[in-house]
Amino acid sequence: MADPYYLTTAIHYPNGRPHLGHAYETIAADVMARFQRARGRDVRFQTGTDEHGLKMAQKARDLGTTPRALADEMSGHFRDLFDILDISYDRFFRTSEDAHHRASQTLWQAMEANGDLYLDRYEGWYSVRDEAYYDEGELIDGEGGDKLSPQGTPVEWTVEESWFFRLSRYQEPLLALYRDNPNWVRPERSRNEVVRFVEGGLKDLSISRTSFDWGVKVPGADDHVMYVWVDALTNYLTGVGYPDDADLMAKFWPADLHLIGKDIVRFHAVYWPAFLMSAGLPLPKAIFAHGFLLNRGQKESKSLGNVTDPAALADQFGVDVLRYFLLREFSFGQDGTWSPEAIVGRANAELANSFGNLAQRVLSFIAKNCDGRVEVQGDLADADTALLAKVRATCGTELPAAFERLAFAAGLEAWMQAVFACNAYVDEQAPWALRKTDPARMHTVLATLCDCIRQLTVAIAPVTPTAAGKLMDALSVPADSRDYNSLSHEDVTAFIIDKPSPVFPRLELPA
Ligand code: ME8
Repeated sequence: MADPYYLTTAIHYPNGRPHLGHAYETIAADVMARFQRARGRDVRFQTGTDEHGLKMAQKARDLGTTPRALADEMSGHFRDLFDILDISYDRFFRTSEDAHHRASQTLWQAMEANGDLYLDRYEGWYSVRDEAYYDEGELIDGEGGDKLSPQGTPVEWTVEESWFFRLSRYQEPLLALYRDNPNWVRPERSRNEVVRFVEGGLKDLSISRTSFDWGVKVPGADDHVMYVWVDALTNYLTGVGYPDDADLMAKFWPADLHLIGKDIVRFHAVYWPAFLMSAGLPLPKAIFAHGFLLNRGQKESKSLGNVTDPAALADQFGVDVLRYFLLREFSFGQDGTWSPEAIVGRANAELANSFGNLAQRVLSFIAKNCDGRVEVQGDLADADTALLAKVRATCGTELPAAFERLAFAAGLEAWMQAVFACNAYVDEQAPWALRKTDPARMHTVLATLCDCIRQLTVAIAPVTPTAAGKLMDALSVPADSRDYNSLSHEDVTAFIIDKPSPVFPRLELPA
């Protein structure tokens, strides 16, 4: 039986259309999901929309619609975008589903049964944009003298009756969790942030609201809805059958990875494990917080007029190119700044001129001059075995090890070095010249190159699935030999080339 692997993205607020940050996170998760599938894991990949809370309720009111209608419309845009971006999720989750309400209430009751909930009055600061409570000491002064959250969003003074969760009880267990599992929250920056926050002392957390009703009802207290983060985090459990489907839960919980952005680490690495400990449930195995994308160095915002529609970018440059660029250009975990020039530059230098050109030169030559068939003839020369060893080490060891650590850019850098080595080999061996002088050697050189291209294609397939699929078709690689297990097929010594066509055309910058 394949080893299960459960991975999630954050669920996105459908209070507007998806932006490039949403696309970035979901593409990275999709690459991880495809990579783990290709490694033979039984993957469950969940993404979706986070539909409750004051932010949604206020946005709907501003637009003169209902939160449900807003959620239905915007959630559809997220789903459409993920289809365009080739996101291979197994479950698109919506928190407004009935089963999710029941699951959130079950989790609530488990925390209550553990003596962790009590009714009191909340008086303090709240940011609707972040859907977060803040202490006075965390606030910063805005330009107009207003107080702002540490994320720079407006805060409002809130007073209402509220249920509280005894978060203060979990300070020591949480610190022990971080201490005993140094890689539980990554990268280091996020881990440090969380440890500092918990060491600073934990106050009990307000976990219900009474001033609006768009949310999950608190069991036994119908005038309260749950604080949106309580039900939002529960999506990770509902999606694998909590509380009814014990088999699915047993298979996929605890999750292997929650992939999130750096702004929501506190919710995932402090509140979430505390809720789970309270409810007696196992904790997710790892949390990774990626950085933020900046448009030419600036945060995208409607007022600056620089909001990018990811579907338009995919349309302009190609889905595979966009996916490759986002993972190759930025060190995952760090912030990154992008521009159309950077996408075109990266795509042309690496995908079109290096890898695409290598594949197209070799495959079209074989199609035209060798009746579409090459095979190793005679012994391999040292140059052949050296190249095969390098490509195998890259595709079979270096890139997978980097992807396992979510170091996508490092994995792709290694892959690019292997592509360069193949291009240098083509120049040195000059197979075109061997056609007249030594056809047997020409066959061996071309078959060696085909095997290298095959392996490079298997390795890049999670990132550029469409182009990889076309290349494997052109190389006549059987459908069941396109995963990491087939990388080391020692017996691939002959290739049949079927209608190769360029998979990475050169891009032009739009005028
Ligand atoms: O936070 N660059 O939803 P969300 C990179 N519903 N990532 C970005 C980004 C940017 N410019 N802007 C946002 C929420 N993100 C909650 C999550 S999970 C139980 C609930 C990331 O729509 C952000 O960090 O505001 C988050 O991981 C995801 O997009 C959804 O953000």
